[in-house]
Amino acid sequence: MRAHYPEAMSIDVLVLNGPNLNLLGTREPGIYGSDTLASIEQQTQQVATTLGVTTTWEQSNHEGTLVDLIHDARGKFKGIVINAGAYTHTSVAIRDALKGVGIPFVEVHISNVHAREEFRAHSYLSDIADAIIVGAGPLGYELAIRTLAPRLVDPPKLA
Ligand code: DHK
Repeated sequence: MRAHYPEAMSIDVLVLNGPNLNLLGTREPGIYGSDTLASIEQQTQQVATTLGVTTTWEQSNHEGTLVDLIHDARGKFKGIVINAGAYTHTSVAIRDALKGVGIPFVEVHISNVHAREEFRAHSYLSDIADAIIVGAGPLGYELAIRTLAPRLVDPPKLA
């Protein structure tokens, strides 16, 4: 059921997941919880549908593949939700790709990166992201869609 936007305004959003997120469900459950990426995708898409958003989920453990997926998003997706995993803290290439395509994006982290090792506090993406959601668990993906959707339909005007 589409509660907010008519069918014709369906918004395509790419949800990009980086290294080790394929291990969700078994990976450090005390930090990342016990939901698998597939179940998070299913739960998120259910809510996205009510907002008139269609999500396409990709996961890669390889930096170059993530860069390629960001490039390929041009002309296909109006927005990106990205959890770049550890590349968040290291990748100028992913930052440059996101800047290069100019697609609005929300940065998501399942865990509260600011309450963990110091190296996780720095992100190469945060200052160019439209929004940042950390520490909300798997719900972060839904919150990212909820944040992006209205902005993609009616982008805020710059002063
Ligand atoms: C996921 C990872 O794989 C880590 O490398 C990040 C992020 C945090 C998360 O919380 O979703 O530091």
